[in-house]
Amino acid sequence: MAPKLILKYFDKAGAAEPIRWALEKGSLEWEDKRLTREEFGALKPSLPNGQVPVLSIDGFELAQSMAILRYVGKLGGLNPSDDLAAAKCDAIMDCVTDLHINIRPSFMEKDEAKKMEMRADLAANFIPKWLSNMEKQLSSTDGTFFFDKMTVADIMIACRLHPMRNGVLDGIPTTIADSYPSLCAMCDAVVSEPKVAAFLAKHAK
Ligand SMILES: N[C@@H](CCC(=O)N[C@@H](CS)C(=O)NCC(=O)O)C(=O)O
Repeated sequence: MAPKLILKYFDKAGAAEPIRWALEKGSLEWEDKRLTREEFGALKPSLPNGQVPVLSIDGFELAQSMAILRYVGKLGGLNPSDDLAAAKCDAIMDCVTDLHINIRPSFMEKDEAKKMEMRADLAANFIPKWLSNMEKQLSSTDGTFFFDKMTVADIMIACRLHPMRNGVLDGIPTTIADSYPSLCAMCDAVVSEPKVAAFLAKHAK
């Protein structure tokens, strides 16, 4: 019997969004539990690391977004089955973590002018290098995706690139990925996949 899955996170994209897309793409039954700050405060002491996202699996609370994404990918058939391809998939996912580590300080910056300086630096340096590395790896594969079909790696990248291309990151030009055609095609393929597209439409704010 399929496990009962409840994903607990805040009512925002953040670390839960690739997991949500993977749950949808994998056609899994799941509950999208979006916590208020008050609900999170009440739950925090009972969480494995006092943080979210957490995936409740038949009552067991699995923490750490990457572990959750890999687990959900496995349930939904979104992880490569070959060991080497799975390792390559992990490497791509770690690249997305690197992107997040580099962008995160600008999210935390309260001083608007300083934040825009950080974003300008990211747009001129780290992000183009990152995009170029991703494009190089993606365009060496046979099709749109990093592997022979959509995996959690594609989902994770699209989940970060799509908002960037739609102006969610102030100070990062929406055209920043335009000169990376394979990457843009992959991102478009993920967000237009019917189940992902339906989820995005439902949660468009
Ligand atoms: N390494 C963890 C990080 C989790 C994390 O930083 N969660 C944040 C939200 S994105 C959180 O729960 N913050 C509230 C808190 O720490 O009290 C993961 O990838 O799941």
